[in-house]
Amino acid sequence: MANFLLAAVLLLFGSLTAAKTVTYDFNVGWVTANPDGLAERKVVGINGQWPLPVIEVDKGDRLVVNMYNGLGDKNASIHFHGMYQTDTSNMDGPSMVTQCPIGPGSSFTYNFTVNQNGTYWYHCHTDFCYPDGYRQALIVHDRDAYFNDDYEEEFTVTISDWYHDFVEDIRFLSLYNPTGAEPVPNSFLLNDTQHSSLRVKPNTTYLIRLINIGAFVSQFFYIEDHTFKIVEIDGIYTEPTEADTLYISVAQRYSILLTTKNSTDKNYPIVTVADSDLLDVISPDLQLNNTNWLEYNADAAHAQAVMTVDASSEIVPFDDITLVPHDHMELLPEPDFEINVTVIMGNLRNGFGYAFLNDITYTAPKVPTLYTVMSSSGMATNADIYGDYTHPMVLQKNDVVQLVLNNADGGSHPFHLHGHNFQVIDRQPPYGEHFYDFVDGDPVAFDPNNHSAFPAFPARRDTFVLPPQGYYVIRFVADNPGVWMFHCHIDWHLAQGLAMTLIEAPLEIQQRHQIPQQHYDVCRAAGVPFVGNAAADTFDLTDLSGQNTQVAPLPGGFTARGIVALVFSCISAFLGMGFITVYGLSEPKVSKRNLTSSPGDEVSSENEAVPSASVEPKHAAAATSQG
Ligand SMILES: *[C@@H]1O[C@H](CO)[C@@H](O)[C@H](O)[C@H]1NC(C)=O
Ligand SMILES: *[C@@H]1O[C@H](CO)[C@@H](O)[C@H](O)[C@H]1NC(C)=O
Ligand SMILES: *[C@@H]1O[C@H](CO)[C@@H](O)[C@H](O)[C@H]1NC(C)=O
Ligand SMILES: *[C@@H]1O[C@H](CO)[C@@H](O)[C@H](O)[C@H]1NC(C)=O
Ligand SMILES: *[C@@H]1O[C@H](CO)[C@@H](O)[C@H](O)[C@H]1NC(C)=O
Ligand SMILES: *[C@@H]1O[C@H](CO)[C@@H](O)[C@H](O)[C@H]1NC(C)=O
Ligand SMILES: *[C@@H]1O[C@H](CO)[C@@H](O)[C@H](O)[C@H]1NC(C)=O
Ligand SMILES: *[C@@H]1O[C@H](CO)[C@@H](O)[C@H](O)[C@H]1NC(C)=O
Ligand SMILES: *[C@@H]1O[C@H](CO)[C@@H](O)[C@H](O)[C@H]1NC(C)=O
Ligand SMILES: [Cu+2]
Repeated sequence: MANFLLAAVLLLFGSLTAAKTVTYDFNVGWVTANPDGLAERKVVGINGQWPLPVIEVDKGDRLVVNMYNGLGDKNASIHFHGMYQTDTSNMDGPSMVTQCPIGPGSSFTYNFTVNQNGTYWYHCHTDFCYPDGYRQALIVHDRDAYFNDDYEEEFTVTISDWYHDFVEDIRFLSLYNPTGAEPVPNSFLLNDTQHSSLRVKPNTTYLIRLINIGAFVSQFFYIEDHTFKIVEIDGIYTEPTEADTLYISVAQRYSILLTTKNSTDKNYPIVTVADSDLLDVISPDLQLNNTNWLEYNADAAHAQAVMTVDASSEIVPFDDITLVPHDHMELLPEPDFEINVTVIMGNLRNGFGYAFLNDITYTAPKVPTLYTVMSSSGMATNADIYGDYTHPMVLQKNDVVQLVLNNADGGSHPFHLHGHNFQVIDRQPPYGEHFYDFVDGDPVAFDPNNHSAFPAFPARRDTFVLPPQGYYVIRFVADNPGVWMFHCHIDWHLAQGLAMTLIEAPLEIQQRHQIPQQHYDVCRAAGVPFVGNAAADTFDLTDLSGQNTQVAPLPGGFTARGIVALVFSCISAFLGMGFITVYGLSEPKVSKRNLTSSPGDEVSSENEAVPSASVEPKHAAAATSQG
């Protein structure tokens, strides 16, 4: 039990619909853990424990999480991923969007009602903090789920990538990494461990809730010689749909019904395979595919999975865009408001690799955006006051919003929308023979006059994968006043600025939100202003001088290639000839990244891909630093 306290107060005894308050006290502090058996490290624990407690509530409950930041040296917060936070946008968690960072020694109470069902998770949403272990499942039980009579027991299974270093010690946004190559994880976990056995009984149906709580890498999932039925994605019940292999990006969830076999003579590998297309370098000792077991018989053999394909790209998973929501919600009508943005990776003048939506790399404002809403009266509908680099969009209540997300990058990006689920109405390319095998052509943008027919009952979820060089189109109704981020859930890309801010019905936010005094106390303690526009100007809200800005573009004529060469010569000057030798000898790797120059006019039109060798300095540097 430790100090962990779960107080459940039944307000109405005996009633099936009794909503109760579920309270968790989270004393957040460092503990040590070694989940892959390869390296003991400090991780973010709660009440002295890691893995962290799974939050469990019933539909309709009020959830209260009293968080104390006992980390000593790190800011923190909690985002309850997938929670709509109706009228409680201030409980959503992302620092500088809906709250201030909770500094060491500060407390913050999250308090909201959960009027939704299914499989969710919670994670830290301040700087880099969740890959250090601050993430876990959040389950909303639903007495009325249509499949409740179809299973006997349930399991929650998380999967994730795992790093041995502290995220802030990994030099990512730096001159040493001009291409923005994502740090490659050291291992992959299932339920925060490896080689585990899930004990099952024969001839029994289980509900298995799968959640990728990782920071970066999508994983394929299958169980040898078993099929299952998908019944939920990201909190949305689907028509029961037979599948045998899933592709689960970070932040995505699936619930599946699995019926076990009648005989107990064998155990079956539960196989997870990391999507190696996402990884720039794969060291020989990185175990991409991992075996855990569906254990029918503890005394029988626990054999390693036998791979039937050579590479993860040959695995063909179930295509989630084809799933039909159980409620058969129809395609939303033509949009009242359109957002059209393109993902671009590029460099700015400091030589670092950034990520852009059109020409903006998200840069946090001086005042959390929600607090700008709360302190700007009638001016709140003017997008300008939220600053140029938060990429703000002001949405009108109940507008049908269509968001077109094009990808000029050669990597895939699982984008997540806070405060909503959305209909996925188009996505290109389709899943092919080779999964997302689309890297050789030019990027293809959505063409409103030439697209595939939109589904009658589109799949809905809160995190959907944008394929390399393709696009996706989503729709949702702006019926949830609040400030909501739309961002890539790869934590490295979020740090590179792959995010924008939706300010939904701001005047209603002002009417309906009550922000507890404690939230402003947290700001005071962290030294963060909480009134005024994005520049913390309370006098003239349209005056953004002094706002936080993104780094200036590369000088005219400079290409990504140029900055890479410049950086490379700096690094070589710094590290000397030994480094050159390592670099010179390293095998050139053809980068999948179609790294464009930085966006904006000042940049040369020479949008050539970075030469293959240019991705190497970081890897060579990593190799030398690891001895
Ligand atoms: C916490 O956030 C505040 C405000 O952004 C910042 O000044 C401070 O340095 C941060 N503290 C730590 C330990 O990162
Ligand atoms: C949570 O919010 C409700 C509604 O505003 C309030 O009645 C209750 O006192 C709050 N609980 C805590 C622990 O802050
Ligand atoms: C939750 O599930 C119930 C059925 O069990 C359904 O009526 C309701 O619409 C669901 N809520 C949401 C927000 O999806
Ligand atoms: C996975 O881990 C969580 C948290 O430790 C636990 O509640 C759950 O039962 C585990 N799942 C299985 C299948 O063991
Ligand atoms: C499996 O379970 C069903 C009922 O759940 C039962 O009718 C059937 O006989 C069982 N089969 C075996 C082989 O145990
Ligand atoms: C288990 O046996 C029952 C009959 O007893 C049959 O209907 C069912 O298909 C069998 N299950 C499997 C997974 O073979
Ligand atoms: C499984 O992992 C090994 C070593 O990590 C790798 O050589 C092999 O290609 C992988 N198989 C798949 C299907 O990814
Ligand atoms: C969206 O923006 C892209 C890139 O700027 C452009 O190619 C495309 O035509 C635009 N689409 C629409 C529907 O405006
Ligand atoms: C419409 O799109 C298809 C598929 O991308 C393409 O082959 C075709 O040339 C396009 N037609 C027009 C008229 O642009
Ligand atoms: Cu991304």
